[in-house]
Amino acid sequence: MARAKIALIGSGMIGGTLAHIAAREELGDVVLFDITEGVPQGKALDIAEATAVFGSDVALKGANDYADIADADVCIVTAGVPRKPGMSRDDLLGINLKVMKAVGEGIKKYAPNAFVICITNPLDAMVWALQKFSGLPVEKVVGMAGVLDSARFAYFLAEKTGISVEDIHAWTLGGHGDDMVPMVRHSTVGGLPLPELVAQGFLTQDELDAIVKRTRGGGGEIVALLKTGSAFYAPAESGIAMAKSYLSDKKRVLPVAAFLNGEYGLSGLYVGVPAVIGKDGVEKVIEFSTNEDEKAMFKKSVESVQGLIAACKEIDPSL
Ligand code: TXD
Repeated sequence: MARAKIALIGSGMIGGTLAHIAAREELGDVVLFDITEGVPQGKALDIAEATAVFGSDVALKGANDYADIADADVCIVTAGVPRKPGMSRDDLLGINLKVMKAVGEGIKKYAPNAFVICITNPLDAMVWALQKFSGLPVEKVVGMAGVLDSARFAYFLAEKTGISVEDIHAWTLGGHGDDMVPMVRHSTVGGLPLPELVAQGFLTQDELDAIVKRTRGGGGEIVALLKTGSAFYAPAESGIAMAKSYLSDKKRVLPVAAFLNGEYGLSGLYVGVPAVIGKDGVEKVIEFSTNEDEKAMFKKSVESVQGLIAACKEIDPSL
């Protein structure tokens, strides 16, 4: 059987890390695409040389032409610019919206059958715009944020309780912003829901509250430390987990930004929810039960996403 082809649109920090992991895990042949000349070619060659050390027989190629992504099975999109000092949220939105237009048109022309994972910020609005610009079916275009946010939540719980990350299942819902919704009642450590864990004395309510707060600010915590960029190792691992579930039809339930068709009482937008990822892309959205508090937090988070979408429509009325 032919090897899978993985196109990475954007060859910056996350794009380069994605290429490294994909090559090490022999997930498929990798094309690194970027508008900057030299960078995708240099990263592709560097990793290709490393394959002789870790013994992986995949091909890597750097590209500045969309024709090179032809017939990709998976496209992971990190193209865009980060927010710089003095730039408003709308400035960033305007710039990255133009990037999504170019990327969407490239995918539509050369890789219309791909499973597309968008990572570019502001995530929930960019994945929505990318689906529109590409015209691909909604179930084949998803956003990555929840896997990362939930991984942070799980890691902080593991660190505090001393229990293996493997036995922790943490969930965050809603948009990828400070008002995301860590689902305390649905997250478990060794099968115990977090409130039960507090009742049994594994951690205090104050400690749990602090972990929820730290999860919400997880991206900012890394930015404050790195100073010149944002997180890339954990975001890349998260994108890979989604790509693997699609490529091997694993049907994992992962928190992803999925297009909603009535689930959670919402339609026509992308928002973070648990979903089954298999060979058809997003095969099913899982609906968690929500209490009044969770409903209110989810509503607030969705309103932020709706605000971003309204801003996109104002910038580009064709949307
Ligand atoms: O959970 C999440 N979704 C996120 C999102 C977690 C962390 C970071 N998140 C966002 O991912 C971040 O805010 C950025 O919007 C993306 C990519 O982050 P990365 O750290 O990889 O950014 P870089 O290193 O700046 O890389 C972006 C690359 C860079 O090489 C540019 O030259 C390229 O994008 N770029 C383009 N490539 C193709 N086409 C166009 N038009 C283009 N414009 C810029």
